[in-house]
Amino acid sequence: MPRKLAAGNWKMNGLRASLIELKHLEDKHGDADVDILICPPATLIGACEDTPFDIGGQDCHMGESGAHTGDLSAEMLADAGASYVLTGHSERRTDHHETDEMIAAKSQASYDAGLIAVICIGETLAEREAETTLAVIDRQLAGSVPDGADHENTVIAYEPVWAIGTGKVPTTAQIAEVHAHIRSRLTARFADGAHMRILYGGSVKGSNAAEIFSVANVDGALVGGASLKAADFSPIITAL
Ligand code: G2H
Repeated sequence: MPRKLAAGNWKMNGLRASLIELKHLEDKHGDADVDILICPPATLIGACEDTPFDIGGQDCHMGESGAHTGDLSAEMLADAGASYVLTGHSERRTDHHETDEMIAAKSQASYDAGLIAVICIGETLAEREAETTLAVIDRQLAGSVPDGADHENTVIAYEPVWAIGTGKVPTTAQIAEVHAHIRSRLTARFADGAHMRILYGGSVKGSNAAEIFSVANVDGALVGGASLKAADFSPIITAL
């Protein structure tokens, strides 16, 4: 069984000066017995080479190379020092119109480059209110996760869109229901689905982390706003 994972997604935040936060984090968690992943903006990946933590990209192109101005391949991320990459974050699905098919191709490109893909899924508020959450999860899992996924190359992140950056967090019962559903789908489809890590993401902070981590099938968290400062991320790591 892989170790639990505390993943920080800095999104479009962070300049070189922000890397001092990784030093602060290292002082407290440099030898943590959980995996710690930081996904800074791609401009900072190369500058993270001295950190003991895993480093990830926030997106990659599905192709190996070519005429794609502004895009980065999975191999480029690996070459810069990344070992993980987020695929299918809801902000990419919304802002860049990414489809499940594109996310599967990006995840496959990640595997081909030796990266671990953190494949993000989750329902919108309208989908939850229409009671289609589990159907959305099924569609996204089936469409976004490549057949070659296993517990070593894939992490699933469940992030209800309505909980991202809003301060709204699902109840533990709601998280438990969706995570159990994801687990059942993974074990049905993949030989090692029982060992694939499933993260919860969406307004995780120090004050709610322990309760979220007490839920069955929650193997860690994908944290946005509260990962930017070591003082905010540290209690989440401690709670894991
Ligand atoms: C969800 C999460 C990180 P936040 O996007 O992926 O962000 O913790 O700010 O809700």
